[in-house]
Amino acid sequence: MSLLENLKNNLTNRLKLPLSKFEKGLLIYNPIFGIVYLFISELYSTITTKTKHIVILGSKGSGKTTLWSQLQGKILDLAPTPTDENKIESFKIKSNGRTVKVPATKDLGGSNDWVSSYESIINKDGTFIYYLVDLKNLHEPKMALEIRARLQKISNLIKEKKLIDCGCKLLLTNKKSYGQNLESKFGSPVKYVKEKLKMEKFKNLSIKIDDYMMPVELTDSADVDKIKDEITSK
Ligand SMILES: Nc1nc2c(ncn2[C@@H]2O[C@H](COP(=O)(O)OP(=O)(O)OP(=O)(O)O)[C@@H](O)[C@H]2O)c(=O)[nH]1
Ligand SMILES: [Mg+2]
Repeated sequence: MSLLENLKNNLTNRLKLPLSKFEKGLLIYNPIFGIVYLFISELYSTITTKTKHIVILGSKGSGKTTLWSQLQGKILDLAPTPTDENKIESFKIKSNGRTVKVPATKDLGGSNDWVSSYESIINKDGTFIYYLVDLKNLHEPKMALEIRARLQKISNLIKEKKLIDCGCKLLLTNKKSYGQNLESKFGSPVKYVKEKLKMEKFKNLSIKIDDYMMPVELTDSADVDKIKDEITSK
């Protein structure tokens, strides 16, 4: 897409978003200057915005669709709605004055049927993968095995495709419920996940995982802001 087309799309999308107080004030008191200001700020952001390929994977019900909605600023559907394959249109994440563009991708369901589709979304250098681990059901039989197999698959894909600059982080979801019901028995979420996944036996992965774990409550905007901040600052 040419710079001009890109700029036109960005401006159209920008006008659909809420304006800041300053922008509203400018448009009311000096409409011409206000439009010129918006045009220049969008031109600047079109030229300087970095692109970040983000992939969100995890087991069934671990929060993938919830996280996509939160990153896109959509209204949350709190009722569990299992996904098959949803298209994620390209969108922007803004945090702490920084903006990144997330190119179009897919939100895949968490059942084993979709594991073979991982390769359709892990195919670009610089892809960052958030793998969601649901703290509520990690004790279920075979759950740890499933996660290990999928992390191995992700690592193999990156190796086979010779992708560079890729990263992976485990987001440990439902931290609130874990804190209320399981933490006293199993200890901190990070310690619990490391033990359950037998991280020390995970060798030869093409991605470094064990240092990168973050317990999150996906319905809490403060935790979502931390993720947005991380995406925009990488
Ligand atoms: N309180 C809380 N609820 C969560 C969290 N993560 C997910 N949920 C809830 O868990 C349910 C399932 O979340 P989804 O986002 O649909 O999970 P998913 O990974 O997309 O599920 P599939 O598409 O079936 O694989 C929803 O009701 C979410 O509101 C979390 O960190 N905290
Ligand atoms: Mg889903």
